[in-house]
Amino acid sequence: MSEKEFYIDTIENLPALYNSDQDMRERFASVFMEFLQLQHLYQSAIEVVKTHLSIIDSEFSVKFQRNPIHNIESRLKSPESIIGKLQKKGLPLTPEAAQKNLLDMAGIRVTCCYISDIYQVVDLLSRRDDYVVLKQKDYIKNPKPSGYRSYHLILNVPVYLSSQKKYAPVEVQIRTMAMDFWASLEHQLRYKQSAALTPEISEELRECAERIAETDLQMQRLFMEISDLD
Ligand code: 0O2
Repeated sequence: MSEKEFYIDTIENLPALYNSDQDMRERFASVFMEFLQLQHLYQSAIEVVKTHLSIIDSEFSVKFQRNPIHNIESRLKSPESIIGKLQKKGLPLTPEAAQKNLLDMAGIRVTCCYISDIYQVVDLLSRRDDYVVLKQKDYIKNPKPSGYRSYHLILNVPVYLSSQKKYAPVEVQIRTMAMDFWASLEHQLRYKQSAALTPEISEELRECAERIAETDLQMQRLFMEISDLD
């Protein structure tokens, strides 16, 4: 069975296609196949970066008896969310448009202990000669008006498939546990509300972010003082 026949067979029983002709089924199978292959490629790129990060973390553990990385999470953007974003940007709902315009379909979130760890992870990822840095945004030095802090890197990552090497972009968000605490709760609060947050609530959330940033700096200072004593 060819690849194409396999996908036509897979979609055969979809109720939405009961009354469609062979041409329509073939076109649908081809888009379906492209989306599945795209998802596989992006999931593989996530695995490449996660493995690399785990190796860095365990190396630090062996060399310096500490782990700069507290946690690593990842996600592939859901089809609903991809379609929503393409619609919002006025783009065609095709795998090519998604691949070309959405650089955050594959996402990794790294939480670190200290601010200095974030920059160390950024440096290690950006120095790898087989990754291409497509974009970087330092929302720690330049927080967003909401108070959001994090370092964002978009890396084009090579994936070695059975017959070829392909690149896929992966968005890596790197932040401290404290920054992550704020971002997660703020995100929850914002999406709990169907309407936009009032200016008063937004201002209070920004103030919380400032206080958390001060605590992060204090913890960083304490960490450096204690490390100097060793
Ligand atoms: P999700 O579900 O977290 O992925 P673009 O992504 O191209 O539309 P832009 O401006 O290039 O927009 O991206 P930006 O702002 O650099 O990064 C977007 C992501 O950062 C968001 O993804 C959030 O994860 C996070 N983020 C940015 N600003 C805030 C903020 O004020 N609060 C919180 N909690 N998170 C923020 P998505 O796609 O919105 O959602």
